[in-house]
Amino acid sequence: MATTAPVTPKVNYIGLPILEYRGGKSTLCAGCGHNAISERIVDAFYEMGVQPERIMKLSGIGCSSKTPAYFLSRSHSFNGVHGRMPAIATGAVLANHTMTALGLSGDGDTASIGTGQFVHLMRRNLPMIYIIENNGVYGLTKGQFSATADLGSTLKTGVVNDLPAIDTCALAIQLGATFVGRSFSGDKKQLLSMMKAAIAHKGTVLLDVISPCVTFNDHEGSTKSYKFMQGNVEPINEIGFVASFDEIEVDYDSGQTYEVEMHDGSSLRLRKLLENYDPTDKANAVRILMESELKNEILTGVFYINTEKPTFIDLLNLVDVPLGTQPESVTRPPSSALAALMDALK
Ligand SMILES: Cc1ncc(C[n+]2csc(CCOP(=O)(O)OP(=O)(O)O)c2C)c(N)n1
Ligand code: SF4
Ligand SMILES: [Mg+2]
Repeated sequence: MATTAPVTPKVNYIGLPILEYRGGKSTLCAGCGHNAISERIVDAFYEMGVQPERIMKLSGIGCSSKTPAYFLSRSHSFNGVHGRMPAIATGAVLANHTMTALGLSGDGDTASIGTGQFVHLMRRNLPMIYIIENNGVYGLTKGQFSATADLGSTLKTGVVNDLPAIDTCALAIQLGATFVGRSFSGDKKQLLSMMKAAIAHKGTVLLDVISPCVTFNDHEGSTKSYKFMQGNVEPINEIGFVASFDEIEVDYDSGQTYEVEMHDGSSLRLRKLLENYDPTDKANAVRILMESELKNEILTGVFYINTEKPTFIDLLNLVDVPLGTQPESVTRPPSSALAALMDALK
């Protein structure tokens, strides 16, 4: 009888098969955009060869915030309270800034209940990746409008949204985030390249990913539906990413391409689709987003990148050895230290 040779699974740069980056089976609705984003997260961390135990997943509440259960099951995870993921992430990153922090949030979690936390996170440039799975509704609580729903869009019931949307990308750029982009859950190639570049960036990454809610917001009249996204998206750049460990010579026309060297030696190549677009020009990035709103266009791509700005860790001048791994004898001064301090204040 013929025997078949055992199949050796393909492994990544650190010798792990993709299986080691997966998570539990999704309980979200079939076709939910959030599931596609989870798949890209698995692909990006696998392709970048990040040790899963060196990743922390942080989230709030919502269908989007449930997704960390569906990827990276070998990583650390903290599912927090609605809208409070930024505070949890700040504490966790300050305790151990040598890990990669990945925050998952929804448009409700971020732009409604969590707005206060979100804006302060963006202005600190805390090194983390913050993904908003943006469907324009509160999916988990059955589809009410969120603050990212576009003016004039409708619910299935016909109710019209008469409030303007918050553009989380424009807000994040203005506040101080250092890598800001928008993508669509259905655009595998763009989203994967953007996520890989996000992993290489040192600072706050804000990725707003339009992610249709097939159950409550995929009808005619919704600007977050698959149909609307297929007809109204304008990419501003074509994203190419070359990881530091697979540097290969690529021929490209430098006049047409903006190249950014990332902190880990990788390179991000943004082929300009919008004439002369410079992703390091902060004011211009906000301007094109405001103009696109007036034209009812959804721009995607990397809008803004700044690899020079100090992170929150730099600003606080934290010691290199993570605080969370230091013994109590170092992190907890003795009572005599408190007494001396009090004496000094007399
Ligand atoms: C303090 C608090 N207020 C309200 C809720 C109810 N609630 C749960 S999820 C949610 C909205 C989730 O929307 P979003 O963040 O957009 O996630 P999605 O489900 O759309 O992915 C709300 C209002 C809650 N869980 N906690
Ligand atoms: S209700 Fe909407 S957001 Fe929630 S899992 Fe279903 S499709 Fe996704
Ligand atoms: Mg939502």
